Amino acid sequence: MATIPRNSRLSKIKTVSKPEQLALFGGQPAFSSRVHVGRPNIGDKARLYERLDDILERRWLTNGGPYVQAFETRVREMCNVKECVATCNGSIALEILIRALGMTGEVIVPAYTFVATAHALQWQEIKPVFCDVDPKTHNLDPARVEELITPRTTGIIGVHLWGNPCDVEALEEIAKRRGLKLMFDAAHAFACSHKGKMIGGFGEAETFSFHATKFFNTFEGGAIVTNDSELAEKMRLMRNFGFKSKDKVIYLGSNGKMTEICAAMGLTSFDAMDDFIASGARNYEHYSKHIARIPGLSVVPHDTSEACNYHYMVVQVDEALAGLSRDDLVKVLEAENVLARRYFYPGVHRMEPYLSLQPMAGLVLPVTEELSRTIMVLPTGDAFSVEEIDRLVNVVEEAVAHAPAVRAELERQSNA
Ligand code: T4K
Repeated sequence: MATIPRNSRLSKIKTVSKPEQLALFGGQPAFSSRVHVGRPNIGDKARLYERLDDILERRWLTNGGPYVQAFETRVREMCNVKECVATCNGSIALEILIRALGMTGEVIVPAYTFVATAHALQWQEIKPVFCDVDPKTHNLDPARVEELITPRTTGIIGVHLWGNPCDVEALEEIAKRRGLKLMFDAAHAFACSHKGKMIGGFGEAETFSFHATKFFNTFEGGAIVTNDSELAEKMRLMRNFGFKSKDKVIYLGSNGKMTEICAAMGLTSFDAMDDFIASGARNYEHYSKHIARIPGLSVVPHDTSEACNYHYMVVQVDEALAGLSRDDLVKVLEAENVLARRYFYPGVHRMEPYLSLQPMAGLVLPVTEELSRTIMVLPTGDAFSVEEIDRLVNVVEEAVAHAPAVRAELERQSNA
């Protein structure tokens, strides 16, 4: 069992057992400083400093240096794929792959995702066609995908949301039958598997994000992985302005390169990856066990028989049973210094420029609308202990037990 981290944020209050002890009513907050979702996992700092020192000594800071090459090899090996193209972030990875696949016109994407998935298309003047998701998996619903295909459709982008794999086989079948390109935004799914096969090897290619807030980070970073070596070669050129050789540019390209320092962080994250996953799994089990006793709250499950990174701790709130809405609970937690996140509120289709360009999109997205209203993401990661989870769950349990009083107080505060 984990011990409380050295810099514990637990305040000195005992268990909350009366509503007036909740910070919402003026009680002492459960946490003495802010607790974030997405607090970075940090590996062995000494090892990172050694690597940084080596990079500085070599005076080779970017442009495909030895650390990036070593990082790409590790990713390739882990995903069991032929090719890895490391990038400066997950957004550029998406943009490069979309362009390299020749997607144009319309591409089908879930509306329930981080906005970057749609932006990567719109940025290249490709229309994201928003598709609804399955209420259980939160991933593209293949039956809805089929309905949205038009003569302008050139591709499908599945997102393995929360690290839970899409219905890959159904999407592959549709893409093949309708002659569409299929790629996956696997930003959440590094080190996860589907039917025993690592995410990374599905569709034409898949992209990862290694942003600071991901369970495995390179500060900023991303990668495209594929078994198609010709596609990979094209993307390597696109990542580096289209340079085939010195003075010879053969493609429209950008600057999507990962730096040596980011790759050094990535190698350091690899060293600690098993520990990151173990603490995520421990927290997932602990949260799941204790949240189960709160009426109206349910944990969005991971398939623990597959490889899983346990990065996101996702909870759905049924207001009718809990007596409080997701937004009420987020406010209760904020008062306690816990910044739970409403990912992915309000749905990409309700963000600009999509709201203006496609104002009616929500009409065919009932599940997306429901999830954006009811899902909250809670803190986890190697710096969040089971004692802290107990404190957080205790606060939520008390709030739900005294839902009418909490509701009245929230109402009073919003009218004040
Ligand atoms: N596709 C999908 C499905 C994605 O989820 C993402 C990114 C992408 C594509 C694009 O990949 P990248 O281009 O980002 O590599 C965060 C991340 O910035 C974003 O990477 C991530 N998805 C998204 C789900 O979450 P925000 O707007 O929530 O970030 P922010 O600044 O509010 O940070 C989140 C929390 O983390 C905060 O509570 C503060 C905390 N934090 C953040 C940073 C940067 C820390 O404690 N330390 C830190 O260093 O988007």
